[in-house]
Amino acid sequence: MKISRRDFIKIAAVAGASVALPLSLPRPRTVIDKGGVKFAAAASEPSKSKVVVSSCLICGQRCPFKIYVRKVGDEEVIEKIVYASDPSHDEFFAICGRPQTIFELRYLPERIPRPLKRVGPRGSGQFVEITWEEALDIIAKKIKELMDKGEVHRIVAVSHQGYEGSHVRDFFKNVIGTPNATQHCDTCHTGMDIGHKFIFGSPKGPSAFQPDYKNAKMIIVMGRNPVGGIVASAWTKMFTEGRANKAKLVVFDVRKSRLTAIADEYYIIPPATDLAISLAILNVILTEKLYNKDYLIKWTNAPMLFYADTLEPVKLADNPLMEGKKTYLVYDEATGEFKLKTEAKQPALEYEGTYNGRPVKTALLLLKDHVKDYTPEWAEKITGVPANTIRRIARELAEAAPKAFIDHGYKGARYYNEGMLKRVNMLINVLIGSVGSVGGVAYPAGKPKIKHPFDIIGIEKTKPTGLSIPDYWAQNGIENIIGKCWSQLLVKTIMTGKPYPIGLLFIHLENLVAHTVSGRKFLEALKDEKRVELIVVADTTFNETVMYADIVLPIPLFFEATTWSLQTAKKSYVSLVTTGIKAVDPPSGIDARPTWWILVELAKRLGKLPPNVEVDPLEVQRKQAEALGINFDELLEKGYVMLWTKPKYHPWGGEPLSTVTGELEIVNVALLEKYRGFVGKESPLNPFPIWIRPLWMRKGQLAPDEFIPVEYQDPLTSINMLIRFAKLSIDALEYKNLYGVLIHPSRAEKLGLRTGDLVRIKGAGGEIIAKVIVSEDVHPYIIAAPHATAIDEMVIPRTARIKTREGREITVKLFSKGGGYGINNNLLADPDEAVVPEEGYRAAQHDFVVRIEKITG
Ligand SMILES: Nc1nc2c(c(=O)[nH]1)N[C@H]1C(S)=C(S)[C@@H](COP(=O)(O)OP(=O)(O)OC[C@H]3O[C@@H](n4cnc5c(=O)[nH]c(N)nc54)[C@H](O)[C@@H]3O)O[C@H]1N2
Ligand SMILES: Nc1nc2c(c(=O)[nH]1)N[C@H]1C(S)=C(S)[C@@H](COP(=O)(O)OP(=O)(O)OC[C@H]3O[C@@H](n4cnc5c(=O)[nH]c(N)nc54)[C@H](O)[C@@H]3O)O[C@H]1N2
Ligand code: SF4
Ligand SMILES: [Mo]
Repeated sequence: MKISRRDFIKIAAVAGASVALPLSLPRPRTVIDKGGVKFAAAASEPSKSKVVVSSCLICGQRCPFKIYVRKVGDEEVIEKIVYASDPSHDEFFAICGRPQTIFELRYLPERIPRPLKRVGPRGSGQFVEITWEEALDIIAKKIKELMDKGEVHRIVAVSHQGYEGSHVRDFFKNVIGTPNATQHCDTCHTGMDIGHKFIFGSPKGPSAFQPDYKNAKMIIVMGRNPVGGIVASAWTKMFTEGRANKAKLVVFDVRKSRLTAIADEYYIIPPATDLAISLAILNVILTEKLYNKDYLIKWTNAPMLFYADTLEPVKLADNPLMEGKKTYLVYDEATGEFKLKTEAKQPALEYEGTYNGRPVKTALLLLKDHVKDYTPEWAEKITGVPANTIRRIARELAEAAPKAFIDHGYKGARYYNEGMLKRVNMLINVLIGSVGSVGGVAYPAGKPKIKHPFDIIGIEKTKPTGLSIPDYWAQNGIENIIGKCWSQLLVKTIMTGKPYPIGLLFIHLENLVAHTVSGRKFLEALKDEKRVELIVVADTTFNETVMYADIVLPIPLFFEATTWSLQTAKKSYVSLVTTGIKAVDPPSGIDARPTWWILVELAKRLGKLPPNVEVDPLEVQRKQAEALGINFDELLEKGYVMLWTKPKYHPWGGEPLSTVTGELEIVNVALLEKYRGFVGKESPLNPFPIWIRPLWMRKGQLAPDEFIPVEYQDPLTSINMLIRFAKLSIDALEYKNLYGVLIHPSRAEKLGLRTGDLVRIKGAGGEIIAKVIVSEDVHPYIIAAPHATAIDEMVIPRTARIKTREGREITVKLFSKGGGYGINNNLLADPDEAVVPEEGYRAAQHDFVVRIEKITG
């Protein structure tokens, strides 16, 4: 059914004039039902259709899309989901295949029907249905109890996904007052963040950069797959455009993928040996002087002089050109004198001499010294990639620069040496002058600041108090913790009871058990009510974590409720404001409530919001739009408003960096000072690049039944999340012969394995049963599978049993649509081993060895 523009305007006007709904309990199942929704009824038709313009949230990018809904009797049926095309953003957006699972997501058998309370032992999967009133009262009572005892810090919130994931953390920190709220970045990109800190002065994650694929001449990709683990359609579009513009693509991976299929060159290497390739490229660039001299002098501290014996900067002085930043001594080639950089005409890059009777060297020479042994011949021995190939690639990269780069990647939580890898790759980009350049690694445009809903509705705030979990661990030997990224430290806290047992663990749309390196030790600890007194999990579907909950809160899927906050597109250089509008109700029988509503109800019970306050989510959005100077009606009509569309081309991203010098530092002044003791050590804290062996390599040679387990993102699966339960995802994987674990024929033969055999995969932390697929596509050292496609059946029950309020028994089975024979490394690894204490205790999800054993009979 087509809707004319006139119809549309009429309907939108009605939506805009809607009245606020009271929000006290009891309430009908449909919590919000208005706004941005366009109904159109043709007299001749018995059913009604509507088109909802909204944005997709599955992977967080918020791509503009339209959902067509038809009402047949009382049932709302989603007819189709299409990209919301518009000439103003078509250049940047599209939608990928994943929203096509939406039809099915609504009806997943794994959906949580109502609020639940655990009845059996924790972790046994036995629940009874309770009312929302009862559930919220139990949670509010626990919070009050901890507040009254002065133990508010024993409340921990974990949240990420969903429109309101960050509001949950804000609520627990700034309304309840616990210092403990975290999310999943330490299992995603923290290794990268810390690696970049050594160059930029502060942690920089994947979204801090926008590779200018479109204008690039050469792109090297290591451990990233923009056409498989599509971070966002916007990125893929630019990437494809770059390829169409004939950018040369060189890929390093541990398996063949869709990306290797379109690459000009690809190399399948042993896991976590990329660092050897990168160190060799750095070595060639430095020894052959292929770096960009002008760029290094202007934007980096490459000419900075250090005493060669103590590695201290020769001199630091206040920089008159940059407030709060230091300038430093250089050797001025124009005059043959030592001068401050701000006064020198031609700072020398490769100067070595004496100053004050002591030997001095430039930062660039120090760097060169430290990588002098990492020749391409050395890297060939580790990776199998021929030395002259590595040398040629390094030269080609420098030749194409600055329109050339090593992609900064996305994930940085797979291997122990990943922080160093990301650091070395970015150092190479700096040396060839590609950071901030056209065709290089540019910066995104920026993000609008959206007014917080708490401030709009007037929730009372407080200041967090008490010793936080990350502060405790920082005092106890863990380096570089990022304030909101310590889910692995939470695992450690639960296992050790330090610094205190947890009173309330509130988990919102994070699958803590599946996404952290957890293993059996953690699962046992989670069962102990003395270590965690109350576990509340809010999610859409049953998953590994829900099985451990004491209270379960069903949340609507993102297209089943209107959010109370404007949204911003996250992962591209395009700055886009979008909204999230309800398309359909949850199916009958599913009593899900939006997150914002839960927060409002808790705030009222805790005296943080007067009981008579009514919240209309669309009105909150409207006020946010007003504060931003955005026309809200236009936003509702189109589903988005575009703010900026150009990346930032500037080596520093526009402003001086937070390094001591304000410049890109190829030798980090502050971290050299802090980690001087690590010079020469095989450590992520070494201030200079160094070869760090992955953990798996330290065990010696792999036995015939030993492998490194590798997980990857397939276009139609997603991390741990609900769409792995969809039949469409499972079918797609089956069709591509990928639903199981891939093993190289040379290894399979020795173990007598054939495609279709079941094997037991044993790790230090647990066991999984998987289906074998024999394939040439993987490196012989690894087994590979899409992530989170299996559970440890020995420990986690696959079936939940629920007693309904009417006294019926229902069972909910995970992977009820089939499958479940892949891997989830986290359930195989040991949470004390597959982590990196030097990088905030972040995960090293793939960096361990498993044994496989054929299941016979
Ligand atoms: N379809 C889909 N897309 C997603 C997600 C999803 O769940 N599903 N999740 C999103 C999220 S949260 C993230 S963080 C990103 C992740 O995005 P990516 O980092 O691109 O995703 P992956 O598929 O995990 O890894 C990319 C490639 O690294 C390879 N690899 C593994 N180990 C090594 C190694 O040692 N060396 C080299 N050179 N390669 C290696 C894998 O085989 C894989 O092909 O994806 C996002 N997009
Ligand atoms: N072994 C191993 N561990 C990993 C990874 C890996 O590849 N291997 N990947 C790591 C990475 S990169 C990340 S980012 C974390 C992610 O870790 P999580 O954030 O825990 O994973 P998700 O599955 O995305 O989201 C958690 C929950 O959100 C719910 N949810 C509801 N609606 C939505 C929605 O619209 N979108 C999404 N995404 N979730 C929704 C899902 O039901 C799911 O249970 O896991 C990390 N852990
Ligand atoms: S890229 Fe992500 S947000 Fe965009 S359509 Fe695909 S799953 Fe949805
Ligand atoms: Mo991620």
